[in-house]
Amino acid sequence: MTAASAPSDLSALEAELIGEIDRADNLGAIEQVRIAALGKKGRVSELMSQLGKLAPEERKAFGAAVNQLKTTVTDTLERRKAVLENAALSARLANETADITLPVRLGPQAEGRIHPVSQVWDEVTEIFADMGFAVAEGPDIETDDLNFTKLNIPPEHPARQEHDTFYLKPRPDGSRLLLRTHTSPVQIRTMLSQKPPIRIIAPGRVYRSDSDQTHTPMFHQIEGLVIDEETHLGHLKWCLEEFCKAFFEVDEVKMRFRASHFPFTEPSMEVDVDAAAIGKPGRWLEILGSGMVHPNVIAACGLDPERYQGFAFGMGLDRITMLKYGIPDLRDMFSADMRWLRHFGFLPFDIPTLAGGVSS
Ligand code: 2U9
Repeated sequence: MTAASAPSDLSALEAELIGEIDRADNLGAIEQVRIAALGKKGRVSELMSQLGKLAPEERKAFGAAVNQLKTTVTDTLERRKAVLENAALSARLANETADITLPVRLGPQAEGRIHPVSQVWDEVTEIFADMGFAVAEGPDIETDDLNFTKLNIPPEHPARQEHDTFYLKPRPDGSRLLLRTHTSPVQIRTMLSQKPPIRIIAPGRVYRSDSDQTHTPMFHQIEGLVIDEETHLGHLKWCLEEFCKAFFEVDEVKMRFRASHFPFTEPSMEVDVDAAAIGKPGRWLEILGSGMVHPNVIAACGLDPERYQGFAFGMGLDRITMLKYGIPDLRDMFSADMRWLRHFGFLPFDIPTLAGGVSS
């Protein structure tokens, strides 16, 4: 047995290593001690590699002694490491205090803005919901039958040209699907699937192949429909007057009903509001179209027009948004310009309710 490997030397080495472990006062130092003792070229590992040079009768006892040393050093290192890790964590916790009295940092909820059209969509929905209207929805891609024919617009009707329809590729049977030109097919679907009384609004995107200063190929509409047994023009006028007062957040509105013509209503009226509602008296603002549902439309949906009548209305959401919020250019609404949105947009938590006027 060599001098370096005598059992007394092992005890001295153990005492020396344990002393080094005890003196290590941070995790970096403890790692250095570990490498110096147990690493590939560490002092304990070197002893292990000498085993092969010993006589077989010495090897067993010496191997056991070195293993014991290795276990002792490993355990001592682990214990010291745990103590140092705990101390490091306590020090971090003591330094990293959070000041919970600081104001909340601006997050996505405060940074983001609701588009004015979305805001007005919610405002109008809230107003009609308060009058007992349900919200109905339907697909953007429609059939010719639901978008036109059932609305008293047969294939050769001149109104079809006015709608500047986007058609999809013809199907094998020759029929063509289209992008809905108004939300009216939603009301048709409702009349086909539900029994009166019906009281719905249909907000949504509509599409017409038309693009200039005041038209975009996609725009938003809200239409409404009431079908019951004793519905008359008085109901229509009351409903639209209540809507205008709530929407423009005024106690009184002056309204004008002008005779007009739509294939799906008879009589038909366009509705103007005195611009006093937006603080500019003396002008009329055209805000919606309306009328009593044409008996042909009621019959096309399988209902008896002798028994059921109703009224309908439609308005361009983009247009009434511009009027209410003083937005000068329609095309800016679709420009995705963040500066514009920061100026005209609404905070996400400003959800329209009737309690304080729909926009506040
Ligand atoms: C059914 C029956 C009748 C919906 C109506 C209007 C009048 C109207 C325009 C306003 C501005 C469209 O966005 S706009 O260009 N709409 O004037 N819409 S009555 O009449 C219906 C709808 C569905 C079953």
